[in-house]
Amino acid sequence: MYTSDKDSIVKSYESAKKTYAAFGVDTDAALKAFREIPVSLHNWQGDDIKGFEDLGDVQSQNVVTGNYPGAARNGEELRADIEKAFSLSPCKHRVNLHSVYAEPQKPTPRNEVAPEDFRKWIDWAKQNDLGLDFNASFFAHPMMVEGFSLSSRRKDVRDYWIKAGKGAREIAAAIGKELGVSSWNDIWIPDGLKDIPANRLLYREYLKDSLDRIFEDKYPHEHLIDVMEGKLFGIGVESFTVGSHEFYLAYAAKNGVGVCMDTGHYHPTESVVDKLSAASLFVDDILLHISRGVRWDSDHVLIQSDELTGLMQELKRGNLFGKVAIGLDYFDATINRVAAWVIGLRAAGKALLTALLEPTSLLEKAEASGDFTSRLALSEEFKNLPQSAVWDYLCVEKGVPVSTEWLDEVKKYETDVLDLR
Ligand code: RNT
Ligand code: ZN
Repeated sequence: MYTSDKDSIVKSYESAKKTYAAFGVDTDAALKAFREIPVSLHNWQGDDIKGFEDLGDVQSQNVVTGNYPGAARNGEELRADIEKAFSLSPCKHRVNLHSVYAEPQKPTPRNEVAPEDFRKWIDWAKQNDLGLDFNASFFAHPMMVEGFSLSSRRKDVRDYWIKAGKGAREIAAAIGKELGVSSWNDIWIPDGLKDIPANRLLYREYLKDSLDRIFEDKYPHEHLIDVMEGKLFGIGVESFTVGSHEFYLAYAAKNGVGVCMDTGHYHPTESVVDKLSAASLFVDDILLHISRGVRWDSDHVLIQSDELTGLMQELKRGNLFGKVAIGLDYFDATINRVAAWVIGLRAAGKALLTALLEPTSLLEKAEASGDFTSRLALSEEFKNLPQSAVWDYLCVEKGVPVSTEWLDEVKKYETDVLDLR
């Protein structure tokens, strides 16, 4: 198996640095920027979004397939698995949590969990210098009546979930305050109908009213950033999704809230790459859920692709870092779950670094002068600049595996830890 040779990596980096300098790119500056841009890892890949509640057999509105052994069964295991994944990625990390991962002293209803029920996550985040993001889990619960939450026809159902939504914001704000870095709280609900509704407007009015109540409580932006995640359709709700993109974008622009764009949530010929510049002119906070849909919102593990690179380039070209936060969202239970995290983190990291190294000003210059031939020709050549030499150097500097050695470590972790579960 491959093992990296530090000296040759440093030499290759020095040579890559010269190549990039010839195109006007400062590789050291790109590396510095990389180290400061966080990627938020979704904790739910570690246990197939099961969480720690004991609700018996409830239907989930998230479709996770596979039964690879070794899923985390509690907070200790999940945190250990995430630490393992982080040790194999050179990114700056945050962690994205769901309310089903509360660890209360005694069993507590989903909509009554409080900041202290996340004490172990918060202390762990502090020790590991991680920011934390949050979500109320509007799924897999007896109060999801016929798959509806905030837009249910039943007032008691809406009230139950409004309380969960308010609680999640309180938790996220407390986390952001304690960690000293804002926590992004995302609202995604699966509410919708399999067949053609008789009254679309009614559900959307209910959702609007529920959101109005959830957002009544005010928190400082340096503690809490609110976003809402729309979706085109889901399995079982093919005809109608209450929380559509238009709904949330309009709500966001009017009420000063942010949106979350999940790359799996649009029609397959649409791309989030093109949506960021549009939305960012009217919405201050945008969270990305980077996912890989295969034919539908299948949440496959993130891999390197034109779409992923395009997303990161869009952030760089528009200088959208800070306004647009990077988060991952996928789940695959057919492969080693820690490996799934590492594959996605490294793919995101490589795409981010490639974007930061892009000689953007040359492309922009060609475009501004109407020389579209050069714009296309240059962008093709730039795909083959020595970004992997910079990546290798970054990994050496961060003390994480440069290449396939990371897989050996995951295999060892599987034998030593996961297989014993
Ligand atoms: C579902 C949304 C949502 C979830 C998580 C678990 O389609 O993408 O973000 O994946 O909340
Ligand atoms: Zn998502």
